[in-house]
Amino acid sequence: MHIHRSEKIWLISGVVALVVFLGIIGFAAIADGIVPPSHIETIDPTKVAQTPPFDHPGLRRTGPNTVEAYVVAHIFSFTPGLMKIPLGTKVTFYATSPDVVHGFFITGTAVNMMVVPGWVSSATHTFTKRGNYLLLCNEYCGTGHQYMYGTIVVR
Ligand SMILES: [Cu+2]
Repeated sequence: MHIHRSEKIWLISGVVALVVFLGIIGFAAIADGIVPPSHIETIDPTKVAQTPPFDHPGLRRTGPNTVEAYVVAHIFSFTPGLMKIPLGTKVTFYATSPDVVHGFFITGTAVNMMVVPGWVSSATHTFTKRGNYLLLCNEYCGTGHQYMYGTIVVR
């Protein structure tokens, strides 16, 4: 089988690019210790409703401009479904799931986590613009997935 010289060059550059990118990802993940911003803390998914602080999901003020938000993502809603946050507040979200994998995406922010049963995912965001932010599940979690949302009101 004859392969044209240009095709060989194109194939080789594709393989080289793939190897370089995988090498960079591997180096960052293993040697540099870079991990996604979640999956650090574990929780028994069958006991989420009894495990503090997820037994009482909601907002906890930790300082004059800091809040921790404990959110349970379950089929097919978030608890709490409505969070009211003062403008300029730095919020650290902690989310977990007692059932299946969910997403935790806040529109207009960089907060985008996977919520995996057995793990506590976390992300921090400072809300500097007033408005209603949509909290969406962006991992397909079942037949009611499209109804799974929450609202964050920043005033
Ligand atoms: Cu979902």
